[in-house]
Amino acid sequence: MNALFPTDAESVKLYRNPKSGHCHRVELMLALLDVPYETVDLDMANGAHKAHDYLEISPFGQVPAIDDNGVTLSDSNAIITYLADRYGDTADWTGRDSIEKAQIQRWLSVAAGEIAAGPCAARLVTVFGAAFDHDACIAKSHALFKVMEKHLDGKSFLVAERLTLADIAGYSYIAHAPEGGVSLEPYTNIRAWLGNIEAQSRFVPMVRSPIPVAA
Ligand SMILES: N[C@@H](CCC(=O)N[C@@H](CS)C(=O)NCC(=O)O)C(=O)O
Repeated sequence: MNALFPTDAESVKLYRNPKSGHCHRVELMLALLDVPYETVDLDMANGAHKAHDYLEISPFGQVPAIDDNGVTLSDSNAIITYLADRYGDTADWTGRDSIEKAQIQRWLSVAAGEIAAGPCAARLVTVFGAAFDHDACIAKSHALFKVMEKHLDGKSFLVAERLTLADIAGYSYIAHAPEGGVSLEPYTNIRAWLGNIEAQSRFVPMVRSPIPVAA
């Protein structure tokens, strides 16, 4: 157990949908930091994420959210930033100098921007039936992956020679991109990077969904 986690505290509650990459991002962070947690799966099909009590924790009615012994937070990138600072070596995760901090922040923006609009949205179509333009989501994914493939050339991780929040924010939707009909086959460096994250001793996977036949 994480040495900074109070021995008399309750485990962190993670409100989630088990098939959500945003939620997996938070679960991965909790696991890597060895913070005791329990998952609370919301019945989103029946609107549990829009219930009055839940909106107090997550005003946009979205998963993930956490309750850490009375500290409630929503938004995956906000939560992993909190967890890194509260239970980790903050500078290792969020940047040891001005340049690293900026580079990590940039990848958090990519996670909320290009990753959400690309591999995340493509998977929303195939796994959840979202009415998005699937071809456009696939095209955005490949545009992103071309940039990442070049960026990762000769690198083990996105920003430093160690895991940072940049890698945590990027991992889940990229690892599961094939479920959205986006093949990772052409991207050797991206696949090696995913493997480096999966090799971490406390890594936890996200549940797999079927890969569409044409992917
Ligand atoms: N910015 C949020 C986005 C989270 C998000 O999009 N969650 C989706 C599930 S993956 C959700 O709860 N959708 C339900 C809704 O928006 O009503 C984060 O990073 O946590």
